Amino acid sequence: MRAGLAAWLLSMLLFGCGTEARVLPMMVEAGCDAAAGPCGAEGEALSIRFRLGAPVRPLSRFDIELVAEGPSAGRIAQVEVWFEMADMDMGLNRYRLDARGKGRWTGAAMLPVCTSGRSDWRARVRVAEAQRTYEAVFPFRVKGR
Ligand SMILES: [Cu+2]
Repeated sequence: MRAGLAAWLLSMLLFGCGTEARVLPMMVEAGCDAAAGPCGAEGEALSIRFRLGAPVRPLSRFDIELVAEGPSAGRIAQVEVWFEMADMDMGLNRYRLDARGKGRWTGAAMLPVCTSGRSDWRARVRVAEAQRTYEAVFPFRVKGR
């Protein structure tokens, strides 16, 4: 009984509460800027290429493109992208991408101006299939302010 409770607590810690699918972090290639060219990321059964713009400027619409490969690529149910800054609340900038077939997903977004004049953003990409959700965080820089 006690062992069962411990196992339950451990699973809550590892996979989160309730029915939310577990999130698997992906390894993003070093030194990439998703607004300067495609950035790759590798996960358990999925690899993706992610690209923004170009160009990416505040208050100006830009394209988002993700191309998925690997065993999970054909089972993707939803792709969402959050745009955020490290250590700064930039509001909720969340976008859902549309399936274009053959593992390709696209969308468009617009970012606010940073009141601190920073240009270093990051895109938190969540790729969800039935059993699991992959997450990759891609750094990028906007042009101008
Ligand atoms: Cu900011």
